[in-house]
Amino acid sequence: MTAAYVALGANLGDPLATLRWAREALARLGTVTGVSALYRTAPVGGPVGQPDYLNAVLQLETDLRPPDLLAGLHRLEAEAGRERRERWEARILDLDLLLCGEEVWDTPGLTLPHPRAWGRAFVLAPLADLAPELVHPGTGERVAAALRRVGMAGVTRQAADW
Ligand code: A4P
Ligand code: MG
Repeated sequence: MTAAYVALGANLGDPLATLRWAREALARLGTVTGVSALYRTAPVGGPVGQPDYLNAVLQLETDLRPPDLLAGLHRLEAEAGRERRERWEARILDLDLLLCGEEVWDTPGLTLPHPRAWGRAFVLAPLADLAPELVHPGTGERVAAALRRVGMAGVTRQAADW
């Protein structure tokens, strides 16, 4: 079994309902062993004028290999009604694989750790709720240290239970 960390993001439709649905549906891919607080976050990148996001991170114990886990996440995104058009556009549901144990992948369809995770407060703040001492397998930087470096601008803790 590997501890995987999955980032959840939504800023279209009913984001809270979608994230609650995703939290339940992720149990199809493993055992959910940790749920972060819920954060309201200002959009980073993408078209101007998109709504704020809700973001959270889940810890999942799973036997699935990383490509199969990512395929499972893509199936859940599709089930939630996501359509892919423009990169970083507003979306009903985004499920990103942040880490899978200490696995390092660099293939066209899968990069692990997620290449932008350690630079983004909307990922690091919820990840720090679950695993502040977790170390980036490439750089050795801990999650808590990365969050101090990046800062919390644009990120508000909205609810511990959701
Ligand atoms: N891919 C490769 N590695 C991974 C991985 N570890 N996890 C590939 C997930 N996907 C991975 O993703 C694009 C491609 O990345 C996929 O084909 C997948 O195989 P996508 O989900 O189709 O598109 P995207 O999410 O628009 O692009 P990307 O690059 O994943 O964007 P990011 O970096 O996830 O950023 N602002 C706030 N406040 N909150 C957010 O949640 N999210 C984004 C998306 C931008 N701004 C945001 C937020
Ligand atoms: Mg994505």
